[in-house]
Amino acid sequence: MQPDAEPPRKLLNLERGAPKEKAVGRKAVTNSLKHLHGQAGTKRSAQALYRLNQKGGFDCPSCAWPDPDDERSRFEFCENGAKAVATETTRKRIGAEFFEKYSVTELAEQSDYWLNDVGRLTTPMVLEKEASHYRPISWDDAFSLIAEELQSLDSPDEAAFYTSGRASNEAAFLYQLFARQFGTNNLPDCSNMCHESSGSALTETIGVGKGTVTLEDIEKTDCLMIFGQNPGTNHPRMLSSLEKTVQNGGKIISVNPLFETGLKAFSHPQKLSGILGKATPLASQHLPVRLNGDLALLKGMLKCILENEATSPGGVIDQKFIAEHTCGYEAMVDDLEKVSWSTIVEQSGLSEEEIRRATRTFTESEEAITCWAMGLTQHRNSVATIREVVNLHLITGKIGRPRSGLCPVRGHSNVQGDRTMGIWEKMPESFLQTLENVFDFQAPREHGYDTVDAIRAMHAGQVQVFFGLGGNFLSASPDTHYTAAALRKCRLTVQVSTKLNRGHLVTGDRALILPCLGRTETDLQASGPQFVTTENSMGVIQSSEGRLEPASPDLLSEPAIICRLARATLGERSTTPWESFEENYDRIREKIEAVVPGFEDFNQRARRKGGFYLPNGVKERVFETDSGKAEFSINPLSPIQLEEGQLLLQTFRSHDQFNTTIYGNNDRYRGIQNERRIIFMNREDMKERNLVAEQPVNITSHFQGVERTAELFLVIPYDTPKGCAAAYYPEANVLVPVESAAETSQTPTSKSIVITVAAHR
Ligand SMILES: Nc1nc2c(c(=O)[nH]1)N[C@H]1C(S)=C(S)[C@@H](COP(=O)(O)OP(=O)(O)OC[C@H]3O[C@@H](n4cnc5c(=O)[nH]c(N)nc54)[C@H](O)[C@@H]3O)O[C@H]1N2
Ligand SMILES: Nc1nc2c(c(=O)[nH]1)N[C@H]1C(S)=C(S)[C@@H](COP(=O)(O)OP(=O)(O)OC[C@H]3O[C@@H](n4cnc5c(=O)[nH]c(N)nc54)[C@H](O)[C@@H]3O)O[C@H]1N2
Ligand SMILES: [Mo]
Repeated sequence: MQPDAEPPRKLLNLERGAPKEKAVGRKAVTNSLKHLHGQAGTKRSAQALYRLNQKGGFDCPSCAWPDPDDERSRFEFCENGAKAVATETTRKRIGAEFFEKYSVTELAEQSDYWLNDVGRLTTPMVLEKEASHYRPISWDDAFSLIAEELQSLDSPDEAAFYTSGRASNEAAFLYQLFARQFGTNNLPDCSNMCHESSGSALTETIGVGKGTVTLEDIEKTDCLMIFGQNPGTNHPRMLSSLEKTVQNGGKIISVNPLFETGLKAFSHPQKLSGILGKATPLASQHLPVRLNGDLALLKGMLKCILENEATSPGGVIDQKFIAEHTCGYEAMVDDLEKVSWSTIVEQSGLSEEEIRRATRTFTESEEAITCWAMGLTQHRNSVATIREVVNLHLITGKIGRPRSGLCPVRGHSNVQGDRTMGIWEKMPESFLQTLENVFDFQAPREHGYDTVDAIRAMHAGQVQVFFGLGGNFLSASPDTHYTAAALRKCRLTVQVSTKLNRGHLVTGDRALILPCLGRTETDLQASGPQFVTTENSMGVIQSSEGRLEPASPDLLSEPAIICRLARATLGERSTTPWESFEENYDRIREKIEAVVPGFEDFNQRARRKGGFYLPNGVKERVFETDSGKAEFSINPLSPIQLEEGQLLLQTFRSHDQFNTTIYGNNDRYRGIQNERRIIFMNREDMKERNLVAEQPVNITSHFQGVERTAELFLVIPYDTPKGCAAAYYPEANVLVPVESAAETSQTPTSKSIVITVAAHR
């Protein structure tokens, strides 16, 4: 029997309360400490927390929200950062005996929570062809095995090298260098499933695929629009910034099908007011947009702006900025005239009045920032929607000056840095040329596979070796069973990991688990203890150095693993001093400085407390697009047509998970305890289907005539627009069709899946 690729279809024991009206407060602090002490023990957890996000400490392995540039509190962490640290610093260990005890099939019967909870991986393991159990293997044998498989491929393009966004800059730089010296650009990464749509839209329109603001800008702006993001859960440290924005007089507008608790009000856990239970109201307006209705809303806002200009010229449109710095304005305006208010209202699910009110707040503010996350990026027309966000900021000139601009809020703590280091299947020619010159080799030019293409290529037998630097490719990817079949067709699958996950159980003919150091741990190499660097969501490069004793003496650091892999695989073919890189990471940073713009005096500046900002021309209104100007764009509405009985489903995160790592089975802010197999539905939609609260249902997705079913979910009535439902990722990933991906960015459409719901029998 093959190990199941899906989490077990079993219900827990749901307890349900009302969604919470304010975020954080004392409960969050007690929760985080309880979690951490429980896993790591009091001493180890105190040691870890003391250095979390401090200057000269280690970078939180959770999200990419930045740290303050100036003074930092002793507690620069949040409940969910504490959970991420607890999960890594746990005292529990799994070694050879564990894998002897459980077969792979038995492990696959366990929940994702259980798999993560068993503890840290301690020693390299191999799963031989047809074997039922993993067994230990030495590091040398593991590297020889991988090298042999890689060398036996007909073409280097038969290998794919995946990266999850926790890899440090140093590890990422070496990894892409190795892949390219091996001869392929097949560097799919988690970003393909995450902010790829933001990167595509921003690069096209403003010339840089990153955000343009700082933390201070956020805290001091007059208007902050937050689209498709749940900061209370996924970027909890953002809440203290949002509180400052409000206290400084700024207004927050929430655009989301759900009014998430973290956008309602915040009770600061480290301030007296918060401890006393007082909360600062956050969003002054909430726009309950329909799933994927944002483009229509943005068109409505732009229409209001044009109307306003007609009645009082020079009022809100920044003609000077438009003339000096942009192109394509007239065409954009002409196109907008074709869109009617009735279409806007119908597609956005919002009233004209609500849209007008939000527009007034935005335009009457001197400065404004728009933040967004997965609610905008994971739809078929995501790139179009984000380009429309850019239009809104260009027409009002609210970009490239203090307190105004664009802020795609990144997910993984170093996902942005990994891209800067060259983890991308289509790095530009300038990067490849410099890389070749610095390392004296010929880099491949043909674009590689992104995540979706890699899955397809494995499925078609065109990729034989899959290597994952972190992450959980199986469970994070769309179409779980299709992806499982793809992985099973490989000759070898390799995962560099800290914790066990389902991806280790659905494998190629042979599989390896290579256990690595986590961020909290001392990384001791021949020249002494090493630090690494990361880049946060706002382009700040900072050092990160762990000080805890490693979970096992047998762990290697990610850079060491890549250096040894490169030596074993490339041998004489590579003139790169891999061994010396492993000994001393300063030597890696010297090379990063030579290849990547913006890293001058890297070793020196990396040691500076608080790090340094990478240059970003947009902040000075320099737009490095083809035209040399910021580009307005035309983004036609193309709504998803639902048939009778169908709903649109988004898949999102609970409060107790980090992507596929499940810390617990609660979703406190949404009032859910002890269950993950949940579908949140509008009450009328339930009534129409004769469904009652907590009724078990099956969900079926419909795409190009193909149906996929996820079984046994409990219906929860919830305040979500009619026609829009929500379920947790990764349980619902079986429903996401691999072919259903965003135009241009090819991000899986995890936030707009066409479904029907029927009673479970
Ligand atoms: N604790 C914790 N922190 C994390 C993560 C985690 O799993 N746990 N993951 C990290 C990663 S990799 C990422 S990318 C980020 C993710 O951070 P988020 O983007 O906040 O993650 P999601 O849970 O997917 O939430 C999506 C939000 O968008 C809304 N939404 C869905 N569809 C639409 C839409 O069509 N329009 C609008 N306007 N809103 C919509 C949903 O209701 C929800 O509030 O968080 C990072 N930080
Ligand atoms: N349906 C649906 N699917 C989605 C999404 C969604 O919203 N809905 N979101 C997408 C997004 S935004 C993202 S970013 C992807 C995430 O995709 P991934 O990044 O691939 O997944 P994670 O769950 O973050 O990876 C967790 C694993 O990373 C390993 N790990 C943890 N720390 C380290 C470390 O320091 N080093 C190494 N080598 N390994 C480590 C552990 O073994 C852990 O099990 O999922 C995507 N998939
Ligand atoms: Mo992400």
